Amino acid sequence: MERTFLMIKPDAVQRGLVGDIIKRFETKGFTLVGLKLLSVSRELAEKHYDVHRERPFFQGLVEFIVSSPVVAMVWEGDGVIASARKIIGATNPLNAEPGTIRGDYGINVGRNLIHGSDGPETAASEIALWFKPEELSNWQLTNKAWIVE
Ligand code: D4T
Repeated sequence: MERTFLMIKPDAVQRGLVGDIIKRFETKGFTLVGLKLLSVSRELAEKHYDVHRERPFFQGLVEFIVSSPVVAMVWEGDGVIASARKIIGATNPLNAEPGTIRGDYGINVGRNLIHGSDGPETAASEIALWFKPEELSNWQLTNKAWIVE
């Protein structure tokens, strides 16, 4: 079953948006299989954003991620990687459609509320980076037959 890694960033945690954000993935029908609030080390933040190491915004991005706790999550379901990206919206919140998380709550690319894996390989490596296997629960929604035929 497909899984993705999502991280509610410090701005969304500070603004009290954790419940609203989690609710969007729950009500869509996806299954939460991992969840933790943590203060991110510089080492973890730099590893997570390693692909952006040479970009001008890298240092500021790392400072932002370590500045206050984040909520790390793993969600499961058919098509969850691409669907979560749609629910999140475009990287720049000013370009994100209303109804998406970034479209509803953000105006600045450096405060864009949430991260979501952008493909299957990234999802697998990010889940392994952020979670130990025993921190993930393998379980079935009891109402699954009412969500997926
Ligand atoms: P993430 O990775 O956080 O889900 O965001 P996206 O996948 O939508 O966008 P990204 O990888 O291109 O950017 C990663 C992260 O860097 C911040 N950022 C980005 C920034 O602060 N300034 C910038 O100019 C860009 C392009 C926002 C998201």
